[in-house]
Amino acid sequence: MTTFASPELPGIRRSDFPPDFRWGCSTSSYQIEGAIHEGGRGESIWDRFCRTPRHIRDGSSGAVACDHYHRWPQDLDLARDLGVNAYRFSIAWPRVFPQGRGERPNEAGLAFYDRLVDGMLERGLEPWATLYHWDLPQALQEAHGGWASRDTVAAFLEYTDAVTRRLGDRIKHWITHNEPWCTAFLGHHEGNHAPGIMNYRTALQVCHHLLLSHGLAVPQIRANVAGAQVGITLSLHPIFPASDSLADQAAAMRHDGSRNRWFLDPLYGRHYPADVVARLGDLAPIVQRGDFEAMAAPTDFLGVNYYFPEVVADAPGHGPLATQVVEQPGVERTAFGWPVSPQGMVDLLTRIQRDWAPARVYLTENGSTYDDVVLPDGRIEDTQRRSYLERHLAAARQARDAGVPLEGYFAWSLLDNFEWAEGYVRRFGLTHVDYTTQRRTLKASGRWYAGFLAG
Ligand code: IFM
Repeated sequence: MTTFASPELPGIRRSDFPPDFRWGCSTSSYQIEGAIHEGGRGESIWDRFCRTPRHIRDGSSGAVACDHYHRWPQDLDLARDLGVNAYRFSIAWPRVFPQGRGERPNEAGLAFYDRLVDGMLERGLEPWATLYHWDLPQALQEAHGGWASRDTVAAFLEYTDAVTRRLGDRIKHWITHNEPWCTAFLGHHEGNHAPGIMNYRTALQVCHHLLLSHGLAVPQIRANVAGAQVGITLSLHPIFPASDSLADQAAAMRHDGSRNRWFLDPLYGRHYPADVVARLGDLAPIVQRGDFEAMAAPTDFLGVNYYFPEVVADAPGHGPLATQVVEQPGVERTAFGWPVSPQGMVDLLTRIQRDWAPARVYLTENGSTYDDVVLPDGRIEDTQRRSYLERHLAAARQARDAGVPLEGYFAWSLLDNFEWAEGYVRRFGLTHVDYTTQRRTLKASGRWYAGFLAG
């Protein structure tokens, strides 16, 4: 059982971290770019998913989003003015290969990212590019079932090759995938993310192809990019049993197996966890000879997206793993209902270090959604997000003090944006976006982060 107690570390300062620590903010293509029909961009699975009634809570889509495709200079100015030294963004595969693959990449799509990356460098922002943040070309979904097929692994490598050849002279930090758990399980088991499939076996096979494509892309990126730093970003959670009972403890172990170990074990050379494989029986993915060796390609860093811990109970009959995440009463939560636990971040990072020992760790996302208050003078008060940020930075320092090689923190997100199935209802930004006027207003949390970074 856990109380989710927070570390008591008031007065966190930038100088508590080393001078070369990466301070950043994160975004992703489909969530901010809009302009889905411009520059020769093809359709993505999210364009299609959003068109189905009831898939998105407010009936919206990323068709316009933050109109970042046109307003990127202003957005990069915002990042620069925050005082961050790194900017994490993702590249939209359908802008580069509108049909998923092809003889030649789409010049207009690559030219957009040329301008964007040059804009970052001009502003002193180190570009951190994610190759896949969920916007698969719809054509690949239709041709052979998207990530459920090994053909998509081959297509991903062609896409990676084209992008890294073009941008690798300026981008040195490459993240292959963002949160493969979400792509696999939200998209192919729960069905509440694109492409909206509900099949556990498919989700596991998708997951296998994602990890395989990551491993095969690592040497390819290194071959194309002098001085490349390559990693993957996982959404990871500290997991606690709902009670001291042996059944709940075993359930927490199984849940940890599917949420955390299923990814970290093969990435760090240990194959899939045997206890979960045994439990899955014939649901387990088809693995070909050489796949595990490829998946374990050595990386330069692990990207961790940390949002919340999970408390798990034994739940016979509840899915193949017979586990259920249970709500703990009285726990502080964001507007999404996610528990707030800076201590969970310390627990998670120290556990990752103990069990897998990545060379370097970057928190590539951490953030919160609250119902922000717009004051009559237009200022945005978001006291809770500011407190969340401050306490998680304190937790980051505590993890470093405990020996975790944590070398960067990227706040999610620079801008309010399209929050997937939640549409525009949930706001995670340090900057408020008025979706009617596209006006950007730095929130109190953003002003606090800027002050913190200014030292
Ligand atoms: O908005 C998402 C992001 O795309 C991936 N990580 C979690 C964020 C908040 O839900």
